[in-house]
Amino acid sequence: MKENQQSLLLQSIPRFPPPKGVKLSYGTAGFRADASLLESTMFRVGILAALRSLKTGSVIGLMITASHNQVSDNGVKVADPSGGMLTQNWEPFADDIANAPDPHSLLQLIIEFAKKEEIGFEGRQPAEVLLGRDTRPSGEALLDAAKQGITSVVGAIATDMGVVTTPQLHWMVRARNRGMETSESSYFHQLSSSFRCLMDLKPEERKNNGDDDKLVVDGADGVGGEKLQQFKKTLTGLCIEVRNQGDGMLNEGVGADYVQKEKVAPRGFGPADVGLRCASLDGDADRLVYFSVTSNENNQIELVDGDKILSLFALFIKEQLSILNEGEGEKENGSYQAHLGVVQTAYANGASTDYLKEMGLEVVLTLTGVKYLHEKAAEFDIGIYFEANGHGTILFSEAFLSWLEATHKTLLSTSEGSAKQKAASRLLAVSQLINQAVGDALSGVLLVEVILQYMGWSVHRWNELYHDLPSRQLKVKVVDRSAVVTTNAETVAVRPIGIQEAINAEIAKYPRGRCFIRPSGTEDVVRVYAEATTQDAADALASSVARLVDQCLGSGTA
Ligand code: G16
Repeated sequence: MKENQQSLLLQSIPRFPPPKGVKLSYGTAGFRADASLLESTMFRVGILAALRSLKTGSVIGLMITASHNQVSDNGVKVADPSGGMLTQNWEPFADDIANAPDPHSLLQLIIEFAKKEEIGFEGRQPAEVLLGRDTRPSGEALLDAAKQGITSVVGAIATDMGVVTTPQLHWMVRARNRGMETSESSYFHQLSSSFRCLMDLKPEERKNNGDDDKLVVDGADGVGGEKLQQFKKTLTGLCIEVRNQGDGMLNEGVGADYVQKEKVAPRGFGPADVGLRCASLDGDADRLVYFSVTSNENNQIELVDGDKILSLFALFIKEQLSILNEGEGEKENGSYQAHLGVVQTAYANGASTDYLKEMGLEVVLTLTGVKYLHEKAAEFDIGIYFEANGHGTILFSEAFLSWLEATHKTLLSTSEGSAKQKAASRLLAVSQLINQAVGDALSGVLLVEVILQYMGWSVHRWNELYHDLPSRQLKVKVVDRSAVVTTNAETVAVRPIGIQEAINAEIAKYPRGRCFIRPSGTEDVVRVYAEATTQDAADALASSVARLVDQCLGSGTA
C-alpha cells in the first residue's frame, strides 16, 4: 500500500473510534445494533466496500438498514457485484475491522488483508460504492460515516442512491455491473412492464378470482410503503391500497415480521377488512407475507406465509415448464430438462415441505439467512427459495435463460400465440419481474397477484393448498446468545451440552412435535420454534423449551 493511501487512512480513522466494550459480528444479514453504536462500524464497512470494489473491479452496494428490527436499531448490509450478499469469505475481515480497538491495529488489518487479497490501489478503475438507506432517523448520520470510510480509499467514489428499499439497492448494483440503467425509474419500469406482459398472458376464462379486486398492503411504516404508494400509480390492472406508509412508528405492531410471528393483523387493520386480500412488507421491503383478517375479535388472521408463496411460485413455474416440454420429439432448439429445485430452512412448516415433495420437487434445507438460501438456489436452472418469514425469490441460470430466449424466438416465428410460446413468454417475464439479486417484496407482490389471477384463485383458495401444522415462535433474552451452537441446518443444538436431550424429552410429549433453538443473527435473543398437531400443543412445546433456554442461559424468568 502506497504512503499516500496509508496517510489518508490514518487521517480519517481516528475520527470514528469504536464504542467501548461492544463486540459486533457480521450476522445473518450484516451488522445490526443500536444505532448509537454504529458510526465507527459504518465507516469501517465503507472502507471494506471500497476494497471489495477494487478487488472485483465492479461496483459494490452498501445498504444502511436494520430491516425488521426496532426503529432505534440500525445496520448495514453489503451487496456484491452480482447484487447478492457479500461473499462469506470476507465476513471474518468485516468482523475483524469492526472490532479493531485502535487506529494502528485497524490500519495493520487493512494492509495485511489488501496484501493477502492482492488488492491493487493504483488500478485504472477507481472503487465505486452505491449507497442506500431506509427511513430510519439515524440513517443520514450513518450514511455520512460510510461515505467517509469509502472516500478514505484513494480515488474511491461514493454514489448516494438516497432512500431506497434494500432490494432496490441490490437491483441497482446488479444492473450497474451489467451495464444497465440504475435509476429508480428503470427499476419500476422493469417491474411494471414484465407485470403487464404477464397480465396480458392470463387465460381469458380465468379472469375472476372471486376476491375483492383490491389488495390492501401494510407498508410497516417503512420505505416499502412509501415506494409502493409511488409505484402503484404507474400500474394498471391492479388496485392497491397502501396503509402504514410512514406516519406511525416503523415495525411497531406492523410489518411482515410482526404479522408472521404474532399471527395477528397489523395496526390499521380491523373488522372492516374481514375477508379482504392483504399483504405485509417488512421495514426494508425484502420480505412479504399475505393474510386475511378472519375475525372481528383479537385481530385474528389467516396467515399465508413465505412457504405458501414458495408453493404458489413452484406450482406456476412447474406448470409453465410442463407446457413447454409437451410433445416429446418436437422441441425447439433441442430439449432442455430444466432442473427445478426449492430451498427452505428449518423454519419451513413441515406441511409445506411434504407438499413440495409430493409435487415431485427437490427440496433442500439450508441455514437461516438468505445468503445461504440464495447460494443453494443458484445451483439449479430455476431455484426458488423462501424463508417462512417471507424472504425469497426465484433464480434463473444464465444457461437456462439463453435456451429459453432462443426457444421463445423460434416459437414466435413458428407458432406465435401457441400455448408453448405463451409459456416461454411467461417464464421470461417472471425472470424480469422477480428480483434476481435478492428477495424483493415489491416484485413478490406483483408476481403473487398475477399468478392468483392466472389461476383464478382467491387468497383462501391459495391458502388451502395444504394445511399448516400449528406452530409457535418465541424469543428468549439471554446473557450470551453465542452460547448456543447448532448443527444439522440448525435443527440440533450441540451447545450448551445436554440442552438437546432436554428439548428431545419435551418434543416426545407431543404427536408430530418438532422444536429447535438457534441464536438470532439480527437480534440479541435466542429463537425457539415449535410445531405440533394442535396450536395448544405447539404453544406449550415452545413455552417449555423457552423456559429451558432461560433456565440454562438467561435470567431464569421466562
Ligand atoms: C434477516 C435475514 C433473513 C433472516 C432474518 C432473521 O432478515 O436476511 O434471512 O431470516 O434476518 O434472522 P435471525 O433469525 O438470525 O435474526 P431481515 O429482513 O431482517 O434483513
